[in-house]
Amino acid sequence: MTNPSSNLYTALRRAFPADLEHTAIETDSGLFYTWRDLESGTAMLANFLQSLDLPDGARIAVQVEKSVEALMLYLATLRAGYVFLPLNTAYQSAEMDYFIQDAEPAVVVCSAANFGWVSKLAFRAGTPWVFTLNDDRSGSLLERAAHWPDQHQVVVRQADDVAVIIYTSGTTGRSKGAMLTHGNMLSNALVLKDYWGWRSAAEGGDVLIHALPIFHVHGLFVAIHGALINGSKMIWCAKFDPRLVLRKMPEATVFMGVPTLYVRLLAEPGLTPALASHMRLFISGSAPLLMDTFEAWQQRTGHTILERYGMSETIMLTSNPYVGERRGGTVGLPLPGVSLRVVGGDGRMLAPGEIGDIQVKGPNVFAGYWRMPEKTAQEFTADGFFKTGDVGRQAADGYVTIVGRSKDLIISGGYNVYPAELESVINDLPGVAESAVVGVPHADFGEVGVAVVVPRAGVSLAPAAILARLKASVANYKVPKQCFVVTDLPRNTMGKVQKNVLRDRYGVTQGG
Ligand code: MLC
Ligand code: AMP
Repeated sequence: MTNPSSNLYTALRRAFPADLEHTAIETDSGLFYTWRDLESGTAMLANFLQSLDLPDGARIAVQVEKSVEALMLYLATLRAGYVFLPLNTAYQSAEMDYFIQDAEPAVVVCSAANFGWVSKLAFRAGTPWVFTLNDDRSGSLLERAAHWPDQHQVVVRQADDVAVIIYTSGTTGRSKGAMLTHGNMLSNALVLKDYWGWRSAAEGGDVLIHALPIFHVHGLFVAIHGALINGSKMIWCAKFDPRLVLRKMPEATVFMGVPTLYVRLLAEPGLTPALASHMRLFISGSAPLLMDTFEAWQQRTGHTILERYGMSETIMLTSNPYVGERRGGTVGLPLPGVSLRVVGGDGRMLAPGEIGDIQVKGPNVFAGYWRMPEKTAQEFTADGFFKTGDVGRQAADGYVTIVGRSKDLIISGGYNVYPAELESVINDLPGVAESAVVGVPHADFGEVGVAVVVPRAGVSLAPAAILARLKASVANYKVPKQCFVVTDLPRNTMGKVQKNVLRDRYGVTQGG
């Protein structure tokens, strides 16, 4: 039997306030969008997308700067029942080429500035439609959508229909597209609405400062779904600017950020308890929040940051409670509906306090990797738990602490950087024999990459030239902040590079 309400957009729309003339989004460039604007703008875009007569399950790949229209395009894709594929604006042509070839999108949307090279990649991969969308409300997408009606019947989608594909890099081989369903996202949004105590309009409502990028889980789902499913207004910052956030705090109640955002806000002398007194909740995630930051925030604002933990494949998994102890250094308790266990190398469930691999199960866990059934099967246990690749422990009272990762991953300013990807680019450079990239502590980004490179015999390599080559081929946040050229890499008796030795050797905390 079909159930029209399983389309995530239907659930979000139901939460819009009765009076659609209220402001839904206020931008930092002084624009005000009402709930009616969201409803009619997404209807026009959805009608336009449907007019293209795309096949069922068509992917709409989007690499554009943050704007309310970009958000509308996401919502319109849901409405029209297609699959949204957000792409980081930092991705360069080799990265984009891979995503477009792998996902085979029916539509690609990019900024006008990138149309030349993006459209070339897209047309070559067989994409029939490429439109532009700029962050100043211009571009061919809006021009075309303007001709379509502002009424639209939401397309029926089932809970297990794919709504979004989010690409995550990997420790080995190719990037994988995690397929998230309408049901994954709705179940998670509803749990978080309750768990974080989002206030109804009758209770005074909530206002979210949205200062994150909208091409990853944190900014796109946790923040946007959170506000929309509560009918709450968003104050929309095109880019994170600590002073702007401080200016907006007296008008807001909720803020979400990766730890770097908190570190940068703490560097502002204007951050005071008085300024933060209107705020109800500060949430942190995507990367470990240092105890120093947690405590400094308490001292400076009187607020205790609520830390939570999630990932692209699962959206949110655990959270410190809204009411109850927010325990610094932990990521809190498994969310309602999420089963979490810590297992040893032999697959045995560990006792409270013991350190092992974190595995999870729940309605929020994704439907698998796009066109990678074998990789998907490898990442699940026989009894259906997803292997997160994070290493941690769970206390007897349920609080989870993440102590490391079994995956070779650097998290820099909330972005994931996979050493294997960079090592393969470096190893392909002329004159390079081998390389290793390791994560070292960084005062601003939490962690950053350092490259250690061994030249071929008789070749002399300049570290700056290696970094410049990387800068030209991968997203800027992936580029190691330092590079060392050495004669050999330390190895264990099995011949494996000892990354812990490199981290100790080159891991003097780097400034921000
Ligand atoms: C920018 N740079 C980074 C970087 N961001 N380097 C390492 N790590 C990063 N995160 C580079 C820039 O390209 C620039 O290099 C130099 O560092 C200084 O840039 P900046 O001006 O200081 O950066 P800025 O534009 O201010 O961006 C910093 C930031 C941004 C922290 C605001 O990185 C950001 O928005 N991070 C949030 C990421 C996020 O949303 N993650 C959620 C993933 S979802 P150069 O060479 O050009 O000068 C997820 C699941 C979950 O993880 O649980 O939520
Ligand atoms: P992504 O694949 O970009 O969604 O990143 C997910 C990864 O971010 C997780 O597997 C964790 O390693 C990490 N992560 C997310 N939230 C936290 C947190 N609060 N503390 C530590 N690591 C986190």
